[in-house]
Amino acid sequence: MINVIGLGYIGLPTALMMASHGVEVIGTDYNAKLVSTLNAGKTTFKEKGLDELFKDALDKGIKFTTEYTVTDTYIVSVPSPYDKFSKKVDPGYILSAVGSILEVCPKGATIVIESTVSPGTMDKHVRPLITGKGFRIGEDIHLVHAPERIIPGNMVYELIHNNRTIGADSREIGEKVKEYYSSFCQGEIVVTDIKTAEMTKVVENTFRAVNIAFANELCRICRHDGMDVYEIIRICNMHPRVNILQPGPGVGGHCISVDPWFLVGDYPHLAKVIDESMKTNDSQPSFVLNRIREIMDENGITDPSRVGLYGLTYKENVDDCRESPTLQLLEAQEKHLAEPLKVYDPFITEDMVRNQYHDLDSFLADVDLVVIMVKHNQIKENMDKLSGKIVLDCHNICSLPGVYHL
Ligand code: SAJ
Repeated sequence: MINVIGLGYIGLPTALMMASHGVEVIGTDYNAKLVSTLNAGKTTFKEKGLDELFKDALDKGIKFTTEYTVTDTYIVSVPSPYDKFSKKVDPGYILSAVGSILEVCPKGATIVIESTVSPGTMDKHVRPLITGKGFRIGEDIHLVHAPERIIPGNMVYELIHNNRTIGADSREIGEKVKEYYSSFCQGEIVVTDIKTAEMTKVVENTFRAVNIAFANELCRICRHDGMDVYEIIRICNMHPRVNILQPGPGVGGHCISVDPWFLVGDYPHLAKVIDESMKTNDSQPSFVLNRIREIMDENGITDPSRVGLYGLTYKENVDDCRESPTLQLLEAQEKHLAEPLKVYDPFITEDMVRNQYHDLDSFLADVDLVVIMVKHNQIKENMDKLSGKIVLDCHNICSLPGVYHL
């Protein structure tokens, strides 16, 4: 039986997937409200295919509780934020979960950490916690790092089809944990050591962050000198060895905007490109704000409340707002004490920010300049509603005449 600790964006789908493939699973979360929502038969966030998976897992007997269970295998999937000052990973939630496991687990139990951590976190933080409580690693407790790779918006498909990495101290334990993941994962599962597994996960997200920063920097160069960045990227990508990503209004989510900082925090004198890339991505919402000001001036708009931001989530077709470029932009704008911009997102039904709308038509009726911050399918399917508006399209999805770009 597996006890999955942390039933958030990664822990919940992982627990459900294992349960629906015949593994006995108990899901644990310290948030009693979340556990009671799940026990009432409701999922806690929207994701393609999640409701069906949830139903199947319930039918196969998955249970949810706030308690830690006595069992031989634990999967820890709790947040691993970064410390805003040192940029280093904050392992607090992981350590607290491991501490609670140690209070109930039998001798010989395996603790699998799925949460993303910087290389060496297990050595620096997790191992000392375990040995400090008198357990011998490799005998009383086996430690494994099995980072996830699934992308919000396509989690269920990617859980099944992506390759995975498992880092363990011994081949035998790595293979044992691999068997659990093989219950549902059709991709290749590589077994390696723990520090390599830690590093690969951070490097994967850093690769993407640096490449997005490159696209954002090209966008600024092209804006400065009147070139069309989209046409340039399109042509460059016809080269067989060039594959440039797309500029956007910034980088959000809890992975790509966070994990690369771990390397900057741990290797400040070495991680130069990464540091600059993260600064570029982080300043992209302010770049959008400047574009908004330019376009307001050009069109004689003096009242900021006639400007509307379409999209609050960190990317398209998800309901996750963590570190979202729109929230970053609003925060930057508030520093200038201007009247807040209007905001609408079809995925956010509760009030989150000031001047938020819950209906596309009334939002559009109250603004002159619409900024497409997120390319949700909804706006792609309703482009005609933008005709007659001034539009700043941060994703190059709108073909109406006169549209502004970043
Ligand atoms: N973005 C751009 N331009 C692009 C692509 C993305 O500006 O060309 C922006 C998005 O709008 C968004 C942010 O970057 O704000 C991140 O979105 P994403 O879709 O690239 O990635 P995430 O954060 O949703 O998920 C990533 C994935 N990692 C990689 O692709 C290397 C996923 O596989 C990981 O599992 C996840 O991080 C994680 O949990 O670490």
